[in-house]
Amino acid sequence: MPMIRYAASLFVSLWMACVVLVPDARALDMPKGPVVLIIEGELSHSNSGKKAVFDLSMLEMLSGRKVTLETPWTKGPTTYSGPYLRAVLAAAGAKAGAVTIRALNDYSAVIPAEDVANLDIILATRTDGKAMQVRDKGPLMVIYPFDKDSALYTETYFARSVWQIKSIEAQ
Ligand SMILES: Nc1nc2c(c(=O)[nH]1)N[C@H]1C(S)=C(S)[C@@H](COP(=O)(O)O)O[C@H]1N2
Ligand SMILES: [Mo]
Repeated sequence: MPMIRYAASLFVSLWMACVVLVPDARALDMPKGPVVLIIEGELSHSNSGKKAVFDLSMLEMLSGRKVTLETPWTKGPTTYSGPYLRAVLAAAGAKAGAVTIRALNDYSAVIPAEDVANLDIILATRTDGKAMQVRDKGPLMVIYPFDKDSALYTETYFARSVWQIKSIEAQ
């Protein structure tokens, strides 16, 4: 029956237009693997109640960088890769602002808004190409761009270099 088929295809087209055009408050994939990061705060892209949760592959799809540098925690140059902190926050729809990064051991540090906006901080998911185990400061670690600005190589930024990250609170 052509009329019904026409109506059905019109309906499907309109529905698809809605899916594409209407901003989805939950426009964030669901994790398929183990959750390695929880973001809390005022978010516009949540996928777990009001929170945004990520597995490794969700994080590694975001824009980021791979950098080889020296840190106080490693012997010799080490390669770190992972998404930019600002890309992770954007994926969760967090507002621009400072963030509190919390570790599995309940250590926490505040990363000021200007660091998030101006510095190429990554949440490293890999060291020397390998996913980071908790015993190797994993699953995620904040890496400041010490390679781009040696003035960052100070205690102030070391203290913000949280490893064994569990969650981020966006302010
Ligand atoms: N998870 C976690 N990250 C952390 C810390 C910590 O205790 N736990 N200490 C911070 C501080 S205060 C500094 S100076 C650097 C270096 O710590 P270290 O001297 O113990 O290696 O790591 C930072 N990141
Ligand atoms: Mo420290």
